[in-house]
Amino acid sequence: MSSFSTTGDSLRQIGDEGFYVVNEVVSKRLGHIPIIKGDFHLLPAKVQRFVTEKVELMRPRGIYICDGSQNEADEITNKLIERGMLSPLKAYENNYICRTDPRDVARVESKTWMVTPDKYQTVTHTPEGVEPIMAHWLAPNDFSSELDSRFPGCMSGRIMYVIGFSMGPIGGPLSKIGVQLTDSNYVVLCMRIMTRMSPAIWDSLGDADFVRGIHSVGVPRPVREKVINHWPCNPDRVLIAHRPAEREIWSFGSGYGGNSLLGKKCFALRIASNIARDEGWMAEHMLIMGVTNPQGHERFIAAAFPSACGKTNLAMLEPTIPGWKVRVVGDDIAWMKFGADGQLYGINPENGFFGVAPGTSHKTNPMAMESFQKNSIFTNVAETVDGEYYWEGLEKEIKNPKVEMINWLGQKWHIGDAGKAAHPNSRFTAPAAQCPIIHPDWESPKGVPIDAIIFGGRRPEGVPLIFETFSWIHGIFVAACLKSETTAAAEFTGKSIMHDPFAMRPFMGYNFGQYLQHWMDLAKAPKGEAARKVPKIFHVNWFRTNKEGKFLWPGFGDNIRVIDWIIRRLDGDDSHALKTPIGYVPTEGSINMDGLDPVKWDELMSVPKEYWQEDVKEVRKFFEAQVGIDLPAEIRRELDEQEKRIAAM
Ligand code: TSX
Ligand code: MN
Repeated sequence: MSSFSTTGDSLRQIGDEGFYVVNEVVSKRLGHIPIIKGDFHLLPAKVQRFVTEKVELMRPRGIYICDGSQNEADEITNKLIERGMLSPLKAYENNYICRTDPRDVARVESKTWMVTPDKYQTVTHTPEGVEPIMAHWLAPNDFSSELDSRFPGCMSGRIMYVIGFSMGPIGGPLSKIGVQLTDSNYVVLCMRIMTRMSPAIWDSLGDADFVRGIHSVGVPRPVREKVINHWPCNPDRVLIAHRPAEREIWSFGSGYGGNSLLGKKCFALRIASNIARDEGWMAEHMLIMGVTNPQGHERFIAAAFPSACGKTNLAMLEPTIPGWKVRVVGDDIAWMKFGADGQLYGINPENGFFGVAPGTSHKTNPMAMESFQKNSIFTNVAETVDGEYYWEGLEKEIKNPKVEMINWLGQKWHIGDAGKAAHPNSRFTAPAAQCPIIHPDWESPKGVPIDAIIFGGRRPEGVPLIFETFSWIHGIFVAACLKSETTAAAEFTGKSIMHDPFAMRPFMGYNFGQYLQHWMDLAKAPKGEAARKVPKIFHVNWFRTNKEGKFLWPGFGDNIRVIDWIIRRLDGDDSHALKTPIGYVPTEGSINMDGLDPVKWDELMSVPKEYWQEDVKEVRKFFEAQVGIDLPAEIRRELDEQEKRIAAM
């Protein structure tokens, strides 16, 4: 295979995983490290240097250079099945299920850090005793010692996989390349679904730099503790650290989701938002959808929601009014850049959907269901004896409600038994191309033209179904105030409304004040470019309730009625909006309610003075505590003006 230092032992089997040595990397520093698959010499020199350095640090017993092919996925899948880490879901084609160590089930925000020389590159200036909620800062020296106490030798006895991948269509002007090193084969299989993993990326790299991801489950061999569910992890020592200046991500101790699939939150949001600021574009926690009206005219909309608001459901919405069509470009992340023509264009940097399984059903999201009938991986869901997946929300769709299952904890379980079938954060990992309503232009390298941005949250009280902001800058203010109801942490009971500015709180890659300034600066075109057509910014709330706690809006497919209103506003229809202190709301009758049970319009659309007087006070406190002197003066002025408008109601 390779002309490079084949040592004659190319059929020597190593380890207990049945891999064969193909050739070896020989360097003075490394001695002989077997290459199990791939050709080291075909990697660009700078990638070779990166791999060599990290091999020296982490000391794997072999290197596996991934090519992203089906054969490779089959080989790894079969090995994982043999070892019991993965099992086929027999009711489908090429679907697999995996259970994690129950201690490794979610992103770990408290152990996720940005490493910058100056603290205030990462966090805002908060008053004494106030912990910043957006981004955690780790000093470079502290990072060094954390690194030194984890990574040296951390892959010993394990295979190191080299994953070259593109975020965005390979070679596209908005796309970026990353290389992730990992000792988790599960991560390899998921990265193959979620990113574009192919040797073609090496050709497209050229002189460009790449984002470096270093990931280890943190369990060198021989293992000292029993590995649970064949899922090695090191929960006590989890660390996810980003070095934005170096475009580098270090992740240790977890194999789960955003902790380990480094292309997603770590790269495409935290690191990319830094690159985006430097290069004049935006990396946002947004879906992108194409919406075609009955006249056949299509508009593209980006939308940001905090978790548990149904972003994936909205991205794949099935309209309930005839003649409308929605097609999904992306369900989680948008990279957007203004063209020289002044239009904003957006791409979905991802290649798959990593969605929360519970709550997903043919009723709530039929198109997501269709997307994962084959070639998908399910993590921490339940499995029936018939080889089907199961989770909370499928009660009414399961063929045999009495069927025996194995729940996410590996125990026998039936509907009605105590406990849960699936972990609340259990996931499907499915190729985006398998979605029946994936947009034909979803891989367009230049992106799709974005004409509107929606922000939204779970707001049981006070916030109308929809309002349009007054201007780009007022829209930025509204996004900075974004809040959502969350089920509070386990030690509390009940629910609370939490701030989640731009739905980016867990993913903010740098000082939030500078982030706001960057958004403001984007409205100004550089010399020689056309004036920028900034998208209109809207705020939606599908979750307003009446006094009995019942939802006032049917949501789901009926949300097309709200999008219809938004699109008519984009088309310049001025007659259907009423000015309120917080923005324009629809006039009664301007939202198509055909075929809908009557809704309580006033309750749904009202802007109660007392509520918003309280809200503006609370927002001022939030800005003082969490943004402080980093708050751009223009945003402070928006707050002042909104306060005056509310007072004058
Ligand atoms: O995803 C949701 N969307 C967006 C859909 C395009 N959800 C689920 C949120 C959890 C992830 C919603 N839940 C939405 C919504 O618009 N609205 C609601 C609240 C709601 C729930 C149930 C009903 C009505 C509203 N009605 C019945 O169950 C009959
Ligand atoms: Mn997300």
